[in-house]
Amino acid sequence: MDKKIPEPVLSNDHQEVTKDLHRHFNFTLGRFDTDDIRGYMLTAMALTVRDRLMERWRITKAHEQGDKIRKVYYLSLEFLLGRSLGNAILNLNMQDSVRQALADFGCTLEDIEMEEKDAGLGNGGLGRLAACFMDSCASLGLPVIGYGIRYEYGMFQQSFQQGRQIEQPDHWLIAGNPWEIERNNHTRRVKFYGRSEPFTNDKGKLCMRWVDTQDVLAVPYDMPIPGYKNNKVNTLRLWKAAATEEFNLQEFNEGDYADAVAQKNLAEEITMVLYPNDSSENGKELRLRQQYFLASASLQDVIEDWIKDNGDNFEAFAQYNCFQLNDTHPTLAVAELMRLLMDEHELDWDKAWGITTETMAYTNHTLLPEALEKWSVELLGELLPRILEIVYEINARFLALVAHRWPGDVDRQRRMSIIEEGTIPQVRMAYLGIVGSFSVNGVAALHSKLLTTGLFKDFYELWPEKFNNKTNGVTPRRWLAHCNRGLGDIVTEAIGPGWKTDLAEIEKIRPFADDPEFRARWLEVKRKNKEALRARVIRKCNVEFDLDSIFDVQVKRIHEYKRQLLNILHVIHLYDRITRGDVAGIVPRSVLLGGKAAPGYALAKLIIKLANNVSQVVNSDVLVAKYLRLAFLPNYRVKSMEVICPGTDLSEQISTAGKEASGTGNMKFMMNGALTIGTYDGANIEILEAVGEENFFLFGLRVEDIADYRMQNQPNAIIEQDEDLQRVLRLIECGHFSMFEPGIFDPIIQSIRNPMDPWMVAADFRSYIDTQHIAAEAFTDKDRWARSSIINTAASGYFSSDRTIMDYANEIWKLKSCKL
Ligand code: 26Q
Repeated sequence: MDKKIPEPVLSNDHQEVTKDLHRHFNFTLGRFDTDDIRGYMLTAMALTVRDRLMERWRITKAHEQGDKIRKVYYLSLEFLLGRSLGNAILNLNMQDSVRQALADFGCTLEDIEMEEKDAGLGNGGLGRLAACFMDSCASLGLPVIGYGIRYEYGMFQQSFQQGRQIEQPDHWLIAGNPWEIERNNHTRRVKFYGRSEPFTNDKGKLCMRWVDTQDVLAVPYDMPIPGYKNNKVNTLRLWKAAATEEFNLQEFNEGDYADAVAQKNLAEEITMVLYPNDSSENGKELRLRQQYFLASASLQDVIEDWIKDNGDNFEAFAQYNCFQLNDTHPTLAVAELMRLLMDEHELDWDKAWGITTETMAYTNHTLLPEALEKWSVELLGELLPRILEIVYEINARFLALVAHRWPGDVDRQRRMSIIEEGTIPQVRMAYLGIVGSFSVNGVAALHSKLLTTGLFKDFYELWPEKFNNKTNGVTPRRWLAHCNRGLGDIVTEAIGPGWKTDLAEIEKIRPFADDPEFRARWLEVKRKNKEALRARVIRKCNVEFDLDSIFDVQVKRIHEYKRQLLNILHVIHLYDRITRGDVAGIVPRSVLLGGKAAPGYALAKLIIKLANNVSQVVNSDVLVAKYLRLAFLPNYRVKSMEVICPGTDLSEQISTAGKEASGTGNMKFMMNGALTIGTYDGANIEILEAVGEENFFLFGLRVEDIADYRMQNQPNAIIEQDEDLQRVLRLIECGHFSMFEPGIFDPIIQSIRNPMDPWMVAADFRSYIDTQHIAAEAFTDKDRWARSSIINTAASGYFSSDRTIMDYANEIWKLKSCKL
C-alpha cells in the first residue's frame, strides 16, 4: 500500500515568517503590547521555526511508520546540545528570511540568538559528541533516535571569587523550553528496590519476578533534531522522573501528608541534576539510579514499539534494532534487556542472550583506570536486586567460556571477571559492556589500539572481531557554517557549498593556499573573528588582547592530564623573560584559558586559581603588556566555543601522551583554520597526519617513551638542569603569584616535583617551551601562517562527524539512510 506522506506547506518566505511571529505574539504568548514584543522575540521566533520543524518531524515519522526499517538507539547520559535556534535556522535554510523578518522589528538575529540559554546537559567531550552525532544522523537521513535524561539542572555555571571557582546551579528550564514536546502517553514505569522471587508461570515454567518494588514513572520529552536542508527531523527523547499515582495515593491516605510529598521528591530527584564530573565519581547511589532509569525506560520504549507490530515474537528483533552505548554509563542496558525479554516476555536465557549480544554495541571514551566505572555489589543488590542476579548469571556463563578457552588459567578468570572480588566486591561496568556487546570501539586510532593492547587485552584475545576504531568527528554545520560565516562564505565562493554536506570536498581549497589574494581574504576573515573574540574577552574578563598578537587558546575541562598547568608554566616563563628584559624573539601573545573543574577536584580548582592569579600579575604589569596577556574566561560552554574557535590562531592540545582518548575541540579549531601545538595523543595524531608535520607543532614524549621514562622520572633532576623551569618554579614557590596567601600553590609544586607524577609535566616542559618558540616565530611570517591555516581547514574533511557516523552506520550498525 502506498503511504500518504504529507508535504511541508509552511513557507520560509520573509512575509510569512513575519506573519507567524505576530500570530505567536498574539495567540501563543498573549503579548498584545508592542513594548512586550522585544522581550519575547526569541520565544516567538523559536515557535515560528518550530512550526516548520513540526511539519518535517511528522513527515520523517510517517516515512518510518508502516514498513519495517532498522533503527539505532543512541543511549547517553549526556547530550550537550548548546543552543538550538541558530542551528535550526541554518538547517531549515531560513537565514535570509529570518534576518529580514527581524529587521522589520528592528532586531538582529545575533541579538536574539545571544539570549537563548545553552542546553547544558553534558560535561564536555562525550556529551558534545552525542550532540554532533545527532546532527549528523539527521543530516544523513539515518533513523537514529537519541535517548537521554532531561536534567532539571544542567552543567553548573562557573564564576570566580578571588580567582577561585564558584559553582551556581543552572536552572536552564526556568523560562520554559520551546524545543521540547512532552509525550505523556508514552510514559514508562521503572522499578527500584524490592526483591526477586521465583514462581511457576501458567505454562508450568519456573520464572523469576521482581516484586515489592518502589516504582518511578519516566515521562518522555522529545526534542526535534533537524537534518541539514533535507526535510528530516529526528528525535531526541529525554526522560523526566515523576512519582507514581498509587504511591501518592497510598501515602496520602495514610495521613502523612508531608512525608508523602517528601517521597515524591525522592522519585523526582532522579532527573534533578547532571553529575558535574568528567571522570567518574564512583559509588553515588543517585547516579546509579539515573543510569538504570535511562536504560530501563528507553528499552521498554523500544520493546513496546516492537510489540505493537510484532506481538511477543522477538525472532527478528535484532534484525531491526541496535543500541549504541555511550560509554559504560548506560551499560546496565545489557542486563535490563535480558530481564525484559525473560521476565516480562518469557524468552529463555539463550534466546534473550542471543538478542542482547546482537543488538548492543559499546563505545569506550577513556583509558584512565580511575575513570573506569565500578558499582559495589552491595549497592546494586539493594537498588536493583533482579539486575544483580542477571549480572551474576552473565558472569558465571562468561567465566565458564573463559575456563573452556584457557583451562586452568585461574588468574585470567580473576582478571576478566565482571565481578571484581575483594573486601568490597564490585561490578566492572566496562567488562559488562564488552561481554554483552557485539562491538566495542575506541574514539581515535591510538586510543583503540591502546584498548586492545592494554586495558582490554584479555578480551581482545578472546574476541578480536568485536574490537574496532571510530575516530570522533564534529559537525561542520555548527562548527564552521554556523559559527564562522565569514570563513564559510569564502570557502563556498571558492569551491561551492558541497562541503556542508560532504566535508571531504573542503580539500578543494588546498590549492588556494598558494593564491596570495585568497590568503589575504583568509587573514581578513580571521582578523574579524579575532575582533569578536577580543570583544568577548574584554566583556567577560576585562582583559584587552592585542589584535596583532598570536591568540593562543586552551579551552576544555580542567584536568591534570590535559595539562593546563604546562600552559601556565609557559606563560610564567615568558613573563619571567620579559621582566628580565630578555625580549629578543618574543612575539606578542594573548593566552586564553577556559574550562570548568569538577567541584570535588581540589587540584583542578587550584590550577584555576593559579591561572587567575598569574593573569592578575601579568596583565597589571605595563612593561609586560606589550608582549603578553593572559585571561581565564569564566563559564566556558558550547556557545563560548562558537566565538572562540573562529578567532583562534594557535590551539593547545597538550595532554600527556596516551591519556586523551580523542579530543574533539582539536577538530573544531583546525576546521576553523587554527594551527595546533600538541602532543602525540588521541586524534592529534590523525590531525598531524592529515595536515603534515610542517603545519603542526608537535612536542613531548610519546606513549612508548613514557612507559620506560616513568621508571626513572626524576623531575627534580630535570628542574636542576633547566634554568628556565627553575626560575618559573621559584616564582611560584616564593609567592610571587600569591602575595597574600603564602604557600597556597604548594600542592601544585609538589605534583610537578613528584617522581611519580603521572602527567610528566617537568619531563615535557623543555620540549613544550622550545616548540612554543617555533610556533611564535612561524606566526611572524604571515604568508606562511595563512598558508598553513588554509591547509588545516582543507585537511579537516576526515574530522566531520558525518564521516564518523557513516563509519558507525556501515561497520557497526549496518544501517542504511532513508532518503526522502
Ligand atoms: C561517571 C560516573 C559518575 C559521574 C560522572 C561520570 C562521567 C561523566 C562524564 C564520566 C565521564 C564523563 C565524560 C567523559 C568524556 O567527556 N570523555 C571524553 O570523550 C570525548 C569524546 O569521545 C573524547 O574526545 C575525550 O578525549 C574524552 O576525554
